[in-house]
Amino acid sequence: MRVWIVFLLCLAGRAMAAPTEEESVVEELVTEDPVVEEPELGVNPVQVEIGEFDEAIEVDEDVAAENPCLEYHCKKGKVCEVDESNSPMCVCQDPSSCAAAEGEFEHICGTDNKTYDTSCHFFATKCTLDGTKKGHKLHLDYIGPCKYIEPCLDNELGEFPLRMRDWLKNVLVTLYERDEDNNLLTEKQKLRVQKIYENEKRLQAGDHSLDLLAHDFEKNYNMYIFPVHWQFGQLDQHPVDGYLTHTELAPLRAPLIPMEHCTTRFFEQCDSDNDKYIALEEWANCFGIKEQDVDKDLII
Ligand SMILES: [Ca+2]
Ligand SMILES: [Ca+2]
Repeated sequence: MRVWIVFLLCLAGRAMAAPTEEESVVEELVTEDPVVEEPELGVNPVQVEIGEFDEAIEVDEDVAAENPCLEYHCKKGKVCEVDESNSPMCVCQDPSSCAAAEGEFEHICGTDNKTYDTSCHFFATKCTLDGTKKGHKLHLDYIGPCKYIEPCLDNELGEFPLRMRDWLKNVLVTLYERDEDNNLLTEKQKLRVQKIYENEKRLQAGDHSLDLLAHDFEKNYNMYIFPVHWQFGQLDQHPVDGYLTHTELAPLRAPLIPMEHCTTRFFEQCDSDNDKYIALEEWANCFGIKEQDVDKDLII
């Protein structure tokens, strides 16, 4: 299996618009910056084909005098209208007013196992269900049309973190290599990644067998500690509190599900205390990081 990665996924921290609602949002993953070419990182679990999943900022104080809606932003699924007193307000968007999808990659599979034409259709539909039980339970499940996802077997579940860890490390190294012009990493992050990058024992990106990945994790365990923390920090943004909500995890999870059938099960079992949040300790444990190496100060 050879999968191409758009590593913009991992720039999520940089690109995320501030979402205002806990549920239903995959944050914006694609900035308007020129897109960096896709690096080939070998066998990796992630491919990202992201459209626009940004949650617009709910309210902008700067309301234009003439058309109060001009500068008034509504979150995804809502549009601005003025009331009798010419004050702007957000109302649910009519799904039929959404532009049609330009391709399958814009489709969204909801947790109701229904394919929505675009994220606009999805969020508009969800908005119309606000306040209902059905609406409360409806989330964006993954990107692409709904399809049969085979059950994840126990032995397959164990393979998932092997590929994921390797991928995270490779993404960081690639970001480091390209950092000169792009400022993709902070100075502190660069120092951390430099150590990995310059380590000659580092397993180069490639199409590695699971045995080799497992062996490398054992042998070069230290190289994996930072990448696992880094990804957590990229996702833990709204709010930055050491816990990942379903929504915060979505930028990683939603593009992954159609390609890695163990994604859902993996992240479900990550939440070992079943409180619906993935704490840093739970996250690190999922990726095989030892308890004594979990360090919130590594999220820099
Ligand atoms: Ca959080
Ligand atoms: Ca938990």
